Amino acid sequence: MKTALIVIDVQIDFCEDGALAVDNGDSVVPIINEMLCEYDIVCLTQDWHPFGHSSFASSHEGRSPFDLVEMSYGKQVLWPDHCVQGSIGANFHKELNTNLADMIVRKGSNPDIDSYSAFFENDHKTPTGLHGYLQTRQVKKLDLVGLATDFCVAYSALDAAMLGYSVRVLEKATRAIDLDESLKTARENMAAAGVILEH
Ligand code: VGL
Ligand code: ZN
Repeated sequence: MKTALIVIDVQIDFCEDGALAVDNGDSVVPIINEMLCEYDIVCLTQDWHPFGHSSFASSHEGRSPFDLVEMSYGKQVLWPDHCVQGSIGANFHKELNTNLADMIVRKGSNPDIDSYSAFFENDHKTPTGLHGYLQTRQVKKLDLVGLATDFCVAYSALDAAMLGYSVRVLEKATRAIDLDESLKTARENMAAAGVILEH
């Protein structure tokens, strides 16, 4: 039975001076680098949107970043343009050690659906392929770290728990966006789903 470290979206756009900078996002990098060699399997995710993605406020006339809109698959926060495929901001943080990654999952490429979770798009149906990979590699336990705690980390943790993994979120290596108490809500939802929040 193997344990995997899932490193969520440690990309330039979520770090200092990035397009969607998470407070102190950079500070997770050395902590994650120290952890990498402790795991059987390491997977990295990369938010990877086409230009003009439907999660960008700039794609919705009259809307601003951080507005909430209704999409066919439910509520969606509109974001500043970020992690555009091939842009500098979509690269991993330059100090993140990517050499030990077994698998890199790119998500958010569907122009019409956002994908916070490493497992499914925000329709909660379309798989990214990560679950299949982890099953093939006999992984049963997951530790999640990265950015942002209350969006991509939380959605990934909830899906992982639903898929039957034993899941921990290691909060010393996550940082939050925290819009309208989204961090508090995410923590409550994760705890209710059986995710262990560890500091
Ligand atoms: C994320 C908002 C939009 C994240 C990605 O990585 O948490 N948040 N895209
Ligand atoms: Zn995104």
